[in-house]
Amino acid sequence: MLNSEYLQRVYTQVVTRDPDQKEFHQAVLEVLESLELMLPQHPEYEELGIVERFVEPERVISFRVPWVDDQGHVRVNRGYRVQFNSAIGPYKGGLRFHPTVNQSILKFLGFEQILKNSLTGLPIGGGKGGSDFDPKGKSDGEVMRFCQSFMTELYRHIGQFVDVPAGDIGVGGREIGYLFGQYRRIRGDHEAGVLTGKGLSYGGSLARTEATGYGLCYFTEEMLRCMKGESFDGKTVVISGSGNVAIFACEKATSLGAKVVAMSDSDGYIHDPNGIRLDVVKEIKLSRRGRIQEYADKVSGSTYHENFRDIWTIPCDIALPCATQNEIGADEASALVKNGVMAVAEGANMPSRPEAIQIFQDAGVLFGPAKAANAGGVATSALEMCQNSMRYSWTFEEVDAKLKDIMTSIFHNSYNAAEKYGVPGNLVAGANIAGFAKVGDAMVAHGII
Ligand code: NDP
Ligand code: 2IT
Repeated sequence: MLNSEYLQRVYTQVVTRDPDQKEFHQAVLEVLESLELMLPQHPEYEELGIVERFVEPERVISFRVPWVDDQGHVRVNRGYRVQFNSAIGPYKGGLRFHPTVNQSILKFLGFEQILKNSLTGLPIGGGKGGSDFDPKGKSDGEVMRFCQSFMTELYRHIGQFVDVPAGDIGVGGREIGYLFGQYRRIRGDHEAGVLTGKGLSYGGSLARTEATGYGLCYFTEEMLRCMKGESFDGKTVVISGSGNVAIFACEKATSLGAKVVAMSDSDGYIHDPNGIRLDVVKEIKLSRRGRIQEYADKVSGSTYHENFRDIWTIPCDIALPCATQNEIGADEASALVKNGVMAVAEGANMPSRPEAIQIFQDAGVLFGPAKAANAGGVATSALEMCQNSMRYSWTFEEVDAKLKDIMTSIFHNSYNAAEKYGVPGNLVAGANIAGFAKVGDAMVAHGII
């Protein structure tokens, strides 16, 4: 229950309009709880209906995606693009291909993306899209035909100044390549800035592949330094997932002196007390799209366990959830706290349920929320757009240095906002407030649209 009658009314309407969209309700409620702290200083939010406009996507597009599998059978998936908020820049956000994709998930992701993108300090609005297509077990040809069909509908809704998709779960370099190829073919021009996460040969940015995981570690390092006088050096780390974000979080945490002892996929997790051999994980996951279980067969001293959620029972100093939403509930959070976790920073979007966040905060565990901690991916996407506009490429070191600066600023902006609004150390509230301030201002400036 929110204390503000205005915000409670907005929340009730969100739930009443779409009663089944549980993930979206969860994301909205957390943000409204933070905005409550800002309302006394911002009467215009209620006067101008800013918050009720903010929780309603500008546009939700849903479309049919027919394609033909390798056996010659016709398959039909559903594609979406949620164009949530363009007050501070073109819609920007990834595409997720996963069988669980539905409007609730894409609306929560698009909603989070608005604030995340604002926190980067770069001029990008919020959006998200995807499909219930499952790339797992599909041939390259099937993935290509699916991507071509998906883009044949999506192309009319996107553009470098309109909406700029990128990757997310199930969408990496291969898929972006096929999507870009089809866009270029339909449009008949080479509009590099229409997608990010592109290959280096056709307009991609150095360090975009690494950016979310590296950025997560830069954020976490700064949080540890400022709030506890600590660092990654010598710490034991558990990372869930073994995809793009998890792999490069593991790489950076290790280079900062930590020992990563566990990673997972949706089947189970591996525990390697000697420290994860990332070359082995990359070979399994990036080169062959294999299963994490194979790691235990290749590296002696490591073990494989079913049920990926049990990864949080492994004792660690720092936990980096990098798989998917709601992977940490009350039980997992309690297990982490009992084992003495010092910091949790979210690489995935909304991996911690609200009750888990409460448990961390009550126990004094440092908590870096997703929209701040994982913003390095989209920030580097915006740097990719910038390079595309300039028709120029920065070196890896140049992009990486900008990424580090951005993550450090995001930490401090969130930290300072929490202090300013009377909840020192609460980076959940701080990130929501710091992210919203700019979007709210722009919405006020643009009038009732
Ligand atoms: P990938 O597809 O590269 O990897 C996803 C990983 O998470 C895989 O190990 C996958 O296991 C696991 N996973 C996915 N869904 C589930 C599920 N329902 N239950 C258990 N495990 C699951 O995706 P990314 O690494 O790109 O994305 C991971 C998270 O990070 C997502 O929450 C995404 O939204 C977020 N994120 C991504 C950014 C990016 O730039 N890519 C930027 C910011 C956030 P399996 O292979 O078995 O499916
Ligand atoms: O959740 C995210 O921030 C992403 N999947 C990255 C989006 C992007 O546009 O780079």
